[in-house]
Amino acid sequence: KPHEEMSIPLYFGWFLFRPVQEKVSEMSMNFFKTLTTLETFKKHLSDFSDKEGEEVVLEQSFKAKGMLHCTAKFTNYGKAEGAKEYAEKKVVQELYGSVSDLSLSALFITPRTVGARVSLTEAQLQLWPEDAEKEADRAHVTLGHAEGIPAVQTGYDLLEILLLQKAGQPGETVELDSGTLTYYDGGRWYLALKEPVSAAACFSSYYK
Ligand code: 2AM
Repeated sequence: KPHEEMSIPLYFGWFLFRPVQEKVSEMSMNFFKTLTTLETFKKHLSDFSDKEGEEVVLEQSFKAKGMLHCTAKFTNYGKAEGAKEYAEKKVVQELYGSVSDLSLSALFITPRTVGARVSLTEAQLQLWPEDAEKEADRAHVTLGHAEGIPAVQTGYDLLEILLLQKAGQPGETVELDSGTLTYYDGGRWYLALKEPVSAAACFSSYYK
């Protein structure tokens, strides 16, 4: 039945409301500004450039495309594994169009991606796909990705950082007004926010 196939979107997720998108974009700009003025960041600048002495302008290297959102399930128009089952789930249909607050608990950047970590509530976790249950930690909002890097990399970058933390890697830490910033090898920076940022979002889906 071709019609049913076509009704499955590219992905389901929580879409930040316009004013919140602006607030979060500003947060990411401030994060870039703070980083570039830090001595620790300057020390590890080569992680972000291929050429020695090359100027690194983070806001130019990382561009966010489209609406800021937290992907719940990438369904790829029904081609992704479990897409149809997810789209047909009762909770997905019931909560479609509902509004809730996403809690942004950290900001992170790598030479490939920039993102905000999302700490999902119990209610929001109901919408997290079961096959990826163990990966609820990867919930995030992609704030930007370097040229040639797909957005999906942001979640992998976050998971890698969390694995390093779980393995007890201390990293290099810097105390900022906004929270604790940690540097891990390979140009990975993680800012655990003192005060999580609340971002109002609508659970919906996206078709290109
Ligand atoms: P993101 O959630 O890290 O931003 C369209 O490409 C959206 O779907 C992007 O938001 C992207 O990444 C997400 N996406 C693309 N491929 C994906 C995959 N295989 N698994 C999970 N999310 C994916």
